[in-house]
Amino acid sequence: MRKISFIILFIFTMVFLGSCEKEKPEEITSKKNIVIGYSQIGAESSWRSCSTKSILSCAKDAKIQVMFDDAEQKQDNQIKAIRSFIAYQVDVIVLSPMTESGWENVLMEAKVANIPVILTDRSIEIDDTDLFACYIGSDFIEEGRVASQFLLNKFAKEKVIKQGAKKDTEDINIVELSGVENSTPAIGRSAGFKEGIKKDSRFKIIHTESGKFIRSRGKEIVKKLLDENLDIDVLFSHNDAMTIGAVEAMEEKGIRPGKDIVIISFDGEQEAIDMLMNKKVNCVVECTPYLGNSVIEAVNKLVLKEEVSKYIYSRERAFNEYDRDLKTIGPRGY
Ligand code: GYE
Repeated sequence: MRKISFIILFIFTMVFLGSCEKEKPEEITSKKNIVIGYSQIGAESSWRSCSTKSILSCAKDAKIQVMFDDAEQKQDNQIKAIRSFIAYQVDVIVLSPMTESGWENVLMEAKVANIPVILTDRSIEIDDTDLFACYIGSDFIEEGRVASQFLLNKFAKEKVIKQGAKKDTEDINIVELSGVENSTPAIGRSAGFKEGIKKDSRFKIIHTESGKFIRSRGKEIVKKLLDENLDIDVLFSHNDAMTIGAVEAMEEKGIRPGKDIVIISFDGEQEAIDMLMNKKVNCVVECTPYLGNSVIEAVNKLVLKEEVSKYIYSRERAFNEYDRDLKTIGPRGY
């Protein structure tokens, strides 16, 4: 059935409804009718649904046709989709890779067919970086560093002494709720965060578990840990969807999220920003899903055989409980 839907989902992008786009439509830089193949991971979070919309709506604005495939969280499906795009001889392949490894063969096939591949949102680990034209997305290591800075500040010794909740020598127990194993955001957020918290020996990651970026998994894991009476000071959650699940689990246990347990999250979904304003979450590091404009710009350049930068990183912010202007954050659209 999935294969059939893949063919049916040959979206001449007109079909696509609505837009979460805040970007200006891209100008069409090519006279040729461009067709792209877009392999998306799935729809596990509002973030991802918005990223899909962003690319489809920008393609539509640029009158670019899209063959779209939703891989339902399976790398095998992504590989099959890419092979179909190659068979169809699309102009450019846009790939959001589920995990970092296992792409050599299929990308070599794209290269042989002379079809450039844009990686977007997540990246890959590969020896021959000529197998992809560019990466467009976030700098996840930097996101992790930003999260660690918040924590270093939040638990600065002066503050800990003042609050009297802990001794300034006591360990600060962190639970890491991680995303999909071997995916760029999970690897990068974790690495940047760990690098940052090294500056203070009180920080201890006492448990790491993958909730695969899924809300219900986040809830289940945190519920289980609370049932085991694990002493958690900080929840370091790799995305908002899992955070929202975790907050539910805490509240069901009578634990005050944001107070009894400090919570750090990533993405910047509306629901997480609302929780930050309601003091249930302490820090949200933005990760923008609005990648459509940059992707379509790169598509046009590649079709025209113009040069594109190899790594195009999004500009992002972070929001935390100390910000005075949280009320001025505009609607997120995801
Ligand atoms: O943080 C998460 C999503 O790859 C950056 O995947 C993306 C992550 C995002 O499901 O919510």
